[in-house]
Amino acid sequence: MLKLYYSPGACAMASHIALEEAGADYDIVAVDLKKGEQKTPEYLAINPAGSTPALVTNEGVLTENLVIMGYVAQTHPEANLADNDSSFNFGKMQSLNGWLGSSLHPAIGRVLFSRPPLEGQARADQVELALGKFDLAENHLFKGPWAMGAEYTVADGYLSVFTRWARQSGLLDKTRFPRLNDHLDRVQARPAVQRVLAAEGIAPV
Ligand SMILES: N[C@@H](CCC(=O)N[C@@H](CS)C(=O)NCC(=O)O)C(=O)O
Repeated sequence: MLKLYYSPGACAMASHIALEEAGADYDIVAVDLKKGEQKTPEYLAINPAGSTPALVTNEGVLTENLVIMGYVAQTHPEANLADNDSSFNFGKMQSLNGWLGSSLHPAIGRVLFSRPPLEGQARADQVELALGKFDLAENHLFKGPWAMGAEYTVADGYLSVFTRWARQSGLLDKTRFPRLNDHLDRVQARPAVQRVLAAEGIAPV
């Protein structure tokens, strides 16, 4: 059985949503980032990078949301969480997932989780940078009605993690980001996503 190491509300929720949408047979194990559990020898033996998510499979451990979500989509083709029949379309989805992980995640993450917290002009500059990336998603990268177009894919769950963080902190303005707000509402209304939120002990935003 698959085993997902995650932290509630953190980026691993994207992999958690993919597993739940896939109807996969999996267990979850919470890692308390505030207590530093990601740096214990036990966890570093699973993921030497000391971050979540990590997915234990019967072939070994996979890390990185992009990779875990792709693996889940490919190993559960019946769930239609990616266009598994077209390598190009699968690659287009992974292009978006790569951007979410390498560009949007760090940009909004620095606004919310920098330690010590960003203040004053430094915070304002980082907020502007992050909002510029949400502009790019709103106006160019997001196809609609789902991230990749007509069909829901694992990229939708991934995008919703960051729009959720932005809405929670009052940054996802409805006038500036109408499509991303509508998308987040529709993702949160999905039964699988509601089960993930309940399992992680967090509320919709
Ligand atoms: N690119 C990685 C990012 C993983 C990551 O930064 N996870 C954060 C939670 S959102 C974490 O575990 N941070 C713990 C730490 O850095 O100490 C992915 O998408 O899987």
